[in-house]
Amino acid sequence: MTPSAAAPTKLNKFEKYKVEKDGLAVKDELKQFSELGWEALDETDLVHRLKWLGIFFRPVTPGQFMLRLRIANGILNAEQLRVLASIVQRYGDDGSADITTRQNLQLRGIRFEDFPNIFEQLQQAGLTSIQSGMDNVRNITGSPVAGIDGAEFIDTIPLCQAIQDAITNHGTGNPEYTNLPRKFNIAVAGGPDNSVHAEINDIAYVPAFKDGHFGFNVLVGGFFSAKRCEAAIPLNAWVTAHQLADLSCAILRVFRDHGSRANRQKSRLMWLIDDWGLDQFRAAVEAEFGQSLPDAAPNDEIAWDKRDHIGIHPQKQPGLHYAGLHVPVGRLKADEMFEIARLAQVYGHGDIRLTVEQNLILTGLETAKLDAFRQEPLLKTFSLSPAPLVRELVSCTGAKFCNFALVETKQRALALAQDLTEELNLTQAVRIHWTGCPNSCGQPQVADIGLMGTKTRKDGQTVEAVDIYMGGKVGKDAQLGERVLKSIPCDDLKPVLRDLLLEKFGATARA
Ligand code: SRM
Ligand code: SF4
Repeated sequence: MTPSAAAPTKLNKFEKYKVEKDGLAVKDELKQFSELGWEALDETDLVHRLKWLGIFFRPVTPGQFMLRLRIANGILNAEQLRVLASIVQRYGDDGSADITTRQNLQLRGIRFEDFPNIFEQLQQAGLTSIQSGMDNVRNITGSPVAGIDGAEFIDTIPLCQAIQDAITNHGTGNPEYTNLPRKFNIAVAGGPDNSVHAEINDIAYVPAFKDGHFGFNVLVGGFFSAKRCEAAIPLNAWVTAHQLADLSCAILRVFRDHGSRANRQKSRLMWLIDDWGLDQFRAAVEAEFGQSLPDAAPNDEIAWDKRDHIGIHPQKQPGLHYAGLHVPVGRLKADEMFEIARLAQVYGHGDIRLTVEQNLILTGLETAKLDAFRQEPLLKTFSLSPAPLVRELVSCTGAKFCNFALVETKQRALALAQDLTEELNLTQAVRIHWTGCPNSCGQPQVADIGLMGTKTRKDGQTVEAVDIYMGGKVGKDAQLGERVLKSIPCDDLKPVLRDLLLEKFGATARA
């Protein structure tokens, strides 16, 4: 069945404009668009369809666009990072890059007329931003220490790449999968620590042995939205590694052809599973996959708490190490990106890995070079041993660039964590996640303490505030946190967080 054969009874407004013109069509129009200038564009092209190319018009900073890449498994090489650094460098103080909660990069400050040239550079560097926004599959996440982790069962890099290549036709754009009813997330876990947050993806593959053979159990339907958040549920299916791309595509076709296109708030995959029941959904996936799926293995291999990869750790290759650098709230400037690329080549194998905690990892560091590496000035900014309250800090974009935001996030998150670090002793890291609105891009539901932006009234005025979530558990037996406090004005937040840290996380007040 083709996307247009989905035959919904009633189309929401986003579906109507997709019928008028497919999102991917703007790929061939970009050069002409850039000559016309963004002010002359049809509004739907500007605000929505350009997202099929990863180009995001930012109403908060009109004229300064954001480019969302897609970096399968979050791995890139030093040369690629230099290309990206040189792009944001053009825009001076307006230019920067953010590591995202999907192990990806977003570049900021870009002038619209530069996109054709930027896309040529990306292509030459083997990078792509295709299908990274709107009703497409987002960045495919995998283990950030794939191929170098002594505890892993499988290297997830080729698996994530194969899924990305199938969905995007090797980064050139694939009309088969660009008209989904909604966004879609896929993750592949390769080790025992669930470093991808499998449970919050529409499809997650988790390592599992069946009858002595290695493969993956399949989870489906995990998602966060303003209206509803669900952890993924078992499909009761087991697949081998070489089947992941084909099964992902089969599930996508079922979603494409049968997912609801009427109410956009009820369009994510879980709503279809609810509607049909798991058995009917599973049968439809098998029919599309072209073969029956074996039942899931009785147990998966997720047995550890989640690691954060910060600091220096041995690789499975004798004599080599990886270094996890903490990037405060994921934001990078051009000169820092150039410097990271240099460090990756001088000390390591030249790879840079990104993590869903918005940090980065350099690989292949020889023992003899570690002392010199530790003296590098950049490590004062991107620490190997950050304080417990900043170590696990995650924050979505927030009000500085995102028009959905109800609060400023990144700067506030960092300032509060630093203030509280001065006031409290902590012996354990606390995972604090900020998200600027109920869309939950900053994943507050997986945090020890999650902070979700809202507005409230204080002294007769509307002020920025947060709802507080607690109880998110990651790694083995992952579970989503729940809202425990509502509408705390941001100005009153510090003492509330301080009390939580003292009462629940073993903090003690500094003398
Ligand atoms: Fe998100 C929309 C940023 C991860 C749920 N998200 C947006 C937009 C595109 C809204 C907009 O047009 O301004 C934000 C762009 C702001 C900007 O300028 O950066 C945005 N989302 C982000 C990022 C950059 C947050 C970050 O700082 O890391 C993450 C980019 C990931 C990537 O590389 O592709 C990001 N977003 C997530 C996640 C987390 C995840 O995937 O693990 C979620 C929750 C998980 C999920 O989707 O199930 C998430 N974003 C949303 C939603 C709610 C989806 C829904 O079904 O309702 C929206 C709104 C929408 O799609 O209508 C949204
Ligand atoms: Fe924007 Fe809300 Fe997502 Fe934060 S959570 S990036 S404020 S849409």
